[in-house]
Amino acid sequence: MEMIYDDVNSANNKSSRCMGNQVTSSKRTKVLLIVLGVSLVLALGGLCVLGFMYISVSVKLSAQQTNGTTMARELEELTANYTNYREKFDALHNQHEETLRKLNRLNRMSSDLSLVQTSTGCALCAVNWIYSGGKCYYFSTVKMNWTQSRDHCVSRGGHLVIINSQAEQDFLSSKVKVTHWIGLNDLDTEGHWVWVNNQPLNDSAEFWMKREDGVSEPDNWTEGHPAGEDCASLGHPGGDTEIWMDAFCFQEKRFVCEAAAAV
Ligand SMILES: [Ca+2]
Ligand SMILES: [Ca+2]
Repeated sequence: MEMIYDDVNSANNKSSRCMGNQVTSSKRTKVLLIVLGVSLVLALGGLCVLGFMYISVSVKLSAQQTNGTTMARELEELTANYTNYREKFDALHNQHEETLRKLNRLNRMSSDLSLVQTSTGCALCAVNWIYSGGKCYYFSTVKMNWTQSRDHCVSRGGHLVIINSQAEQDFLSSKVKVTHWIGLNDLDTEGHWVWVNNQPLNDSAEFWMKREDGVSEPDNWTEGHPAGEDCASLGHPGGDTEIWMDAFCFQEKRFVCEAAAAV
């Protein structure tokens, strides 16, 4: 009987220990479940934060990409505008330069002209040219041979003077103190005097020097130059400026140019 009681006690003790073990195991499980739950909550929270950050960064990147595209388009438009304005600027600059060149030419032309009051109004002669009877005359200050004188007058916009009247002869004579070349020559045919415009000398308007001994001008003097004298000058080398003489064309003399006056 006592043995049975001991066995029963032993069995009860074992059962008590087993139940204690079961209670401990249950607590551990609960703790583990709580820890696991908290971990899951934390993990879920972390995922939410990461998700929010991802969305936020994506939005920012998208906005920056949009801004970048807009800026690229604006830069492209600015570049196109710059090219357009640059071309317009270059065109205006070229126009400005051309206008300045024209203005300078006009200034030079106006400074090269002088306004002359005439009986019938006003006339224009180039500076250093003298107005008389509708014509402008230039009296050179340098000496050249006849051919050089002829070409120089042409380069100045005129020609060696052609004398058509007593009045013109008188005007020219009054303006010169020494002999000057005029536009008369017999270079092509000896004795056939023509003006630089190829018009023959008019006998009613010729002012050759007359000598009492009968040897008048033109005398085609050949001393020292067998080809003779083929170019006409206003005035005698000795000083008389009212007459014409033929002379060696290679001689250097002052000269008179003539041009039409601008009215
Ligand atoms: Ca001659
Ligand atoms: Ca002569």
